[in-house]
Amino acid sequence: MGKTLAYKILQDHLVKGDFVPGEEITIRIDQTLTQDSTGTMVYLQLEAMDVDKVKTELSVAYIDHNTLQTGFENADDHAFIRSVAQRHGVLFSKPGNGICHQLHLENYGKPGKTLLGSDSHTPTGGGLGMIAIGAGGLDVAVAMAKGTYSLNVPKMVKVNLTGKLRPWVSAKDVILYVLKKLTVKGGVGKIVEYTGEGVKTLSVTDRATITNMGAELGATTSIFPSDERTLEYLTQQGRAGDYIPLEADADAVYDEELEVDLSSLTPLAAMPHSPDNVDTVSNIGEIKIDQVAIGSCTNSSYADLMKVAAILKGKKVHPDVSLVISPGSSKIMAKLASNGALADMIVAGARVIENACGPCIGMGQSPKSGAVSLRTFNRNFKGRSGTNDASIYLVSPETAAVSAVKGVLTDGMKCGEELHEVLPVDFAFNDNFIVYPQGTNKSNTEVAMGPNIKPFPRNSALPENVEAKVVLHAGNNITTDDIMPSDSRLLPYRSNIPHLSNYCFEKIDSGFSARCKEAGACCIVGGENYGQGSSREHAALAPLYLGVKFVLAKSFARIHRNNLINSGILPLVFENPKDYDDFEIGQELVIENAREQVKKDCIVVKNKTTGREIMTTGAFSEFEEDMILKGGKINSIK
Ligand code: MIC
Ligand code: SF4
Repeated sequence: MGKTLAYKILQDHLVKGDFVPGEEITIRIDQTLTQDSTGTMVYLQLEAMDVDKVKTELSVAYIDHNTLQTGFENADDHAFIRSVAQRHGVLFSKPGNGICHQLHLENYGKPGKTLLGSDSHTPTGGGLGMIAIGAGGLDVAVAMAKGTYSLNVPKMVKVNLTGKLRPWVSAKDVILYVLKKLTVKGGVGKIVEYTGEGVKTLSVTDRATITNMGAELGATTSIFPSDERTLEYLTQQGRAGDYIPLEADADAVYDEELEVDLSSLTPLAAMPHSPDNVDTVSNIGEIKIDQVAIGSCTNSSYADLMKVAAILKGKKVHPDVSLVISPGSSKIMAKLASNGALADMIVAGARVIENACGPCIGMGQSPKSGAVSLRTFNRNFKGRSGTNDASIYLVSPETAAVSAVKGVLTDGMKCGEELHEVLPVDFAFNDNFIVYPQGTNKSNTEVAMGPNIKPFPRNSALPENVEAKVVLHAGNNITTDDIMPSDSRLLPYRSNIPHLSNYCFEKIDSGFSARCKEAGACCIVGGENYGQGSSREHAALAPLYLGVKFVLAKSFARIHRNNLINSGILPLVFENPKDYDDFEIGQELVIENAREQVKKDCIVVKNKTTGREIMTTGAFSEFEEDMILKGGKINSIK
């Protein structure tokens, strides 16, 4: 029986376990990446593990999220990360270099390698034929310390691409189409592998747009083969030597299949407030827009921005629209500056800002009250722009640019203008933004601890009986942005959990943290796909700090489930989803004989208020069980 490409790479890296879907395996991790908003926790945890040099082939610490330095906090975080990177042999990418995923693709990603990143969009690397997985910070810290990562063998989804995209339709429309078909929970526990004749019509940066937004499917990762287009990209980046050809066997067996005829796609948009709420731009119609934001790790490549510049050249941004552009990397910005494209954008009326995440994570550029904002980003969750009543539509760079000129959502295919393919160019090597660790040994650098950096909360061993009061009864698809909101006001406190925890669930229930503090020991009831979205372990650490002992839900998103277990909080799934309706805020629950029960298939949760017993499952692996019993991953490792 033939093998999928993903299975070939995973098996190549297998350290422990049987390679059976659903079973836990441990794999070797070749590379890690961190970014700054999750990175401070990662490096605090790495320090707590008391290791010397990292065990990976390459680890990079990027600064790209918290770059709006409105006080000392963010700059102190950067200095802290830089000092720990130096102590353990990690490359440090200075703020201004660009967005971690774009930079990693350009400079370090290699076909056939494994990459673990403390950011949910790490699968961007799948565009280069690598297994690139997003994880919680502690998992990445452990991967640096030990060179390994454990996961359940995912199922395989094949997306067979045929045909070729027409002008005005791009890679973003491909992934929006897949999201419409599979939904934001369609990829949980699965790897999405792209195959077929259509693959070669897509460049590596097109492929990276698609694998990047595979995170929105909830997938473990997404991957493309490594072929002549991969060689073309690596050659442009001066790294042809990193190329190896890789593909699935012709008779590889997949668990699910989806056909996508690229030639039949038209421009699409994800409507508020979910990336899978997708329709065609022409069906949505010419809605009036207030803001257009182009950039993010999904759509800030050279080719994307050259198309934008071509559309804007000689035109004027509509008087009612604010157009903001953030390039993905310093190399891309330099190229746009030297070939005149930057001038075309600026002359048209675009606001060009730093090479960073920026507006994608609400770090500035929040739209006005009640605004309609078109964004080339990957998430349009309510409130993520920094404005709670904004309507965010996710679109391709082409749709964004033409709409910015017209002032209304516009289908480029119908605008009567030609749009040509962007020709590939070579990029000059530039590592001026990189700080290399010098003569690494822990004693030659002090850890630079700013006053806002506080120790991360630690759990204790699981007691015999776990008592908890219900403090929240939440709906389906709760995001980690709902659990731990992030914007320019809160991001500076990513290294200060005691402060951050005051804002836990703030946007959907402002009484949450006060209720937790009053209850002392508490629990959360959630619906389907609880904890979807980002990898931020703050969405587990803040609840831990507030006394949350367990979460009962209909199902969990992968990274958040892991983050809860890493923190010693039990993620429990209702055996009968209807039991969800039985709970109310204020009820008192207990898991009796918890230490014995976590070893069993079924965990009984008693509702002391109603007298009912509810059956749940933890489905913990041996290692997860150990973490739960000992009160989290750090305790378990020690
Ligand atoms: C995001 O896009 O939501 C983030 C901000 O990049 C997060 C990481 C974080 O919350 O720091 C992610 O995707 O993991
Ligand atoms: Fe940054 Fe946005 Fe990408 Fe997250 S999704 S890494 S915030 S650009």
